[in-house]
Amino acid sequence: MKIAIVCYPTFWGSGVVATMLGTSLAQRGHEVHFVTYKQPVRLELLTKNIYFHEVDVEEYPLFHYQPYDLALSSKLVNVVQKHDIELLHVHYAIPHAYAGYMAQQMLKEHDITLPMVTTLHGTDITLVGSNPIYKPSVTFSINKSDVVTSVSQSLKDDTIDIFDIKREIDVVPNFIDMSSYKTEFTDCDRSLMAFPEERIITHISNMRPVKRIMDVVRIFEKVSEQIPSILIMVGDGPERTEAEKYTRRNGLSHKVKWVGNSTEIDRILCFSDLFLLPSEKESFGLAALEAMANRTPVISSNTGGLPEVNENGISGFTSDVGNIDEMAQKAVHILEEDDRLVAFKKSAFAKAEQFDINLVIPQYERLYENAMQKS
Ligand code: GMT
Repeated sequence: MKIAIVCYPTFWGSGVVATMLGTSLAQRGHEVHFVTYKQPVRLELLTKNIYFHEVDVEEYPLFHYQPYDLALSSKLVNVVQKHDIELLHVHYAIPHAYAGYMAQQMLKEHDITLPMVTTLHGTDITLVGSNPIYKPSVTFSINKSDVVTSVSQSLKDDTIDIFDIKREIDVVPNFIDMSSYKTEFTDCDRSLMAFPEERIITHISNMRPVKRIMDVVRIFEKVSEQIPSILIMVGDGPERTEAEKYTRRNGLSHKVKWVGNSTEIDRILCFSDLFLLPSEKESFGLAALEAMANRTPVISSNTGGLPEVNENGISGFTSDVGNIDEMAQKAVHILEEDDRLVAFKKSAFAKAEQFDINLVIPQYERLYENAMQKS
């Protein structure tokens, strides 16, 4: 199949999922064309069957906001015509599903019809899409998609609650290539970060308010009062400054390492003993899954799709949003005894195997085939 994938080229979430999906489809013999404004962070361009088309947006002084959705839909029309694309798969409804629908309509003028699959990732529904400013356009784009998927059952339920949805939503969970994690990393050197007696706790996110970065730091503060430990904070975002200030004021600076955005997530997670994700909202929690694949148990909130990924008492623990005392207590429970930690590491890894890429990609392929038959 010749597939065009539209996504955000980010370090996080939907951009990473779209990149892993495209790469895997290319390995399975499909021709995959990424269409976005920058090369996706994790995309290796020198790969068979992978192509990248950059969407240019011309700066023009008349425009207060540059019309990215117009540029994207025009680019899609060109790419589809030039490369005989058979299917569009857009990740994140805003504005990708909207631009994809417009491209479909323009292509009809040239007697080209092709189906569009829209994957909902979370913030496009729960945080941004539900805002009245965007809601009618998001509802329209979802209803006009030929196939709609969501990354968790919880996100499907939210979408149905929030929008007036007139079509079926298929749940296709996020995934991970477990073959990369079957053997332990040989360069997994924890001495780079911590003393031998210390436990390593990690958090990874884009540090937006929804991630509750202050909860991460406070949970760590409580744990470190009982267990010698350090905290590695990976990522960057608006909440970082306040949290860094808190660690300085409270004598935690030497125990908290801020490493910024990183392309070495697996190298950090492989020596981590615990992952913290106390988010306010999370449709899935891909970072938690990446931690589990690296044999790192997870302490998370029980919001959204997180309980579908982090099984309470098995791969870690889930608590109510904001219950930092309970999260700290559960963290200590996992970390205080070596044998218990090893058991949690094993069961976190076993839980991650349920999301192996080989179980999930065929689900997308089946949906693609059905969509093409119908169109
Ligand atoms: O929240 C993020 O880290 C980024 C965000 C995005 O929109 O890309 O992630 C969303 O999609 C991810 C991939 O499907 C999910 O794992 C995240 O849970 C989801 N974020 C939220 O729902 C807040």
